[in-house]
Amino acid sequence: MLLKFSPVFALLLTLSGTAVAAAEHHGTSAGQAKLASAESSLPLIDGEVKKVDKDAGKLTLKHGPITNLGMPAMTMVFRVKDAAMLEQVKNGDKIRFAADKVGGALTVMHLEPVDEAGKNPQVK
Ligand SMILES: [Cu+2]
Repeated sequence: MLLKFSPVFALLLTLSGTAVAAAEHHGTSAGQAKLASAESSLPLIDGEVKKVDKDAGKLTLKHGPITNLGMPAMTMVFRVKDAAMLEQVKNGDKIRFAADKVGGALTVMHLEPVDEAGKNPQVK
């Protein structure tokens, strides 16, 4: 009985083991691809709002080093991905943002305020 069953059992074990490994591998690479393509994978940069130009859809920011663009700290003008972002900030606001090159223009892809207590984990 046992002898008759073992080859089948062994085969089942092998098959299920392979299936599990394949599923895990697939899940991992799919997750990484998603992360890599999502804008949330861009590093968050510390910035301070210097000027909000709603007419031009531009934002002047004093920013820290932008590692994904190889840019040192400076004050410069950015475009914004969504004009609604300009409604979220005013001069002097401390923010965290993600920037990327879109059609050759440096663009703020993501923006979030930093409270006065300095809850920004990148600041400490
Ligand atoms: Cu810059």
